[in-house]
Amino acid sequence: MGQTYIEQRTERTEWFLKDRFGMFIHWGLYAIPARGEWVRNSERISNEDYQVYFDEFNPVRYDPKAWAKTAKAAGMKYAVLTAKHHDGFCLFDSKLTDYKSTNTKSGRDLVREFLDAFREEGLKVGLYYSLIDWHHPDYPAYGDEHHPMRDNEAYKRDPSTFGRYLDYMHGQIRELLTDYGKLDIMWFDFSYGEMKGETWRATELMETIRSLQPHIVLDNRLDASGGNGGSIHTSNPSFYSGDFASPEQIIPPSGVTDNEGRSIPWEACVTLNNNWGYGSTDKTYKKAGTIIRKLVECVSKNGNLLLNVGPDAKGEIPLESVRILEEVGEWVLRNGDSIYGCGQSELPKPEWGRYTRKGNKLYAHIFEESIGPVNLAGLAGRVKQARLLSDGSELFVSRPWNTEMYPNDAFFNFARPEVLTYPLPDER
Ligand code: FUL
Repeated sequence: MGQTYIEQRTERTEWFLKDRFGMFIHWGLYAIPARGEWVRNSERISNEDYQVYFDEFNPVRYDPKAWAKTAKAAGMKYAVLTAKHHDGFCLFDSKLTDYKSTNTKSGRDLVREFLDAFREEGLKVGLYYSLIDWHHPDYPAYGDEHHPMRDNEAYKRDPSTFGRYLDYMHGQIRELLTDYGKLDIMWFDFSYGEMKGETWRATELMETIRSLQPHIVLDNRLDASGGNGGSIHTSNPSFYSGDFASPEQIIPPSGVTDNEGRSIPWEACVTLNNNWGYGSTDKTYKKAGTIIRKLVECVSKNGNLLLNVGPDAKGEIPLESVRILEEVGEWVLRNGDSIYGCGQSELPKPEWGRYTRKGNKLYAHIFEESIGPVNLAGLAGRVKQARLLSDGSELFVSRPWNTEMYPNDAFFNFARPEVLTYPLPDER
């Protein structure tokens, strides 16, 4: 008997659930106007005006090996690059279009170089591919009154034209899955209104994908939008539901579960400032501490964090982003055992931070300085030994002074925000 969908998904996502932390890279022509990746749409830029960026594009400082080193040093285990975003510009040498990086001044296949460099650093690699295409002539009329983001039914008025777009899109995905070696993730973006599932000829597409790269891990947006990317999985997912949910700019309050309350794979994608694509004036960068806590929060709810960088028009990851990632990396270097291979613990969220767990080890991430002993609610008699994760030093665990008041709790005297480990007696 063949495996069920859920069994296959479990097998495909095994590495993904262990790795927990990845880099998202939004890069394309929009790095030149530097007002985010939606600029062509939000400012209604004409084809002629947008063409200027194509004519100019020449990222002379693109050094994917440096990007890969930055990702690795931050503790990231995989990376996903935009092979084509909504503006339709291809960062790879597609035979199906002239609108590609190899036809710009740079002449480079940016995707191939990315894949080579990241694989060389031992990172898993993925490609983002936009289902939406504001450049392709057969995609429902960008720029007219029936703008696809307003008119969800535009494609129905002219099915044969839209069919040509779908042939193009399917063809490009085939190219990516055939000519670029083994990919670990394919990240589609996105469905909206009626533009979802079979509108993209999703069953046919999935058959192609699974026959070419059966183990590739897929997001869920062939059938979902970004906003609700955290909630579409059901206990009986369809063939094209994907392998993981993709909540955007949000960490789901209690992780993501199917209809029967079982945890399913998910990955929150999050920007470092307020833009995915490069924003030259956007200095709203998050602090490294915030990112670390958000990473911990994801893992404590069985999720991954895909953290975005938006390289500039020259090909460099903004220095602000690099600095944040370096700081995150310093923390992960010492505390990565509490992230990789870890997931949710069965204990309720403690008031001072969060727990993550791996087997019989419980990791207590203390986020707040405390004024007294830290309460380990419900852990009385269950803690074999406690250690500070960053330096391995022993921590003293005691029973509370007032055992009548706290019959089930243990305490220890440790007030600094840090990660502590508690090897519990073998319970699993
Ligand atoms: C969204 C896109 O519209 C954004 O530009 C970005 O790529 C984000 C990850 O997904 O749906």
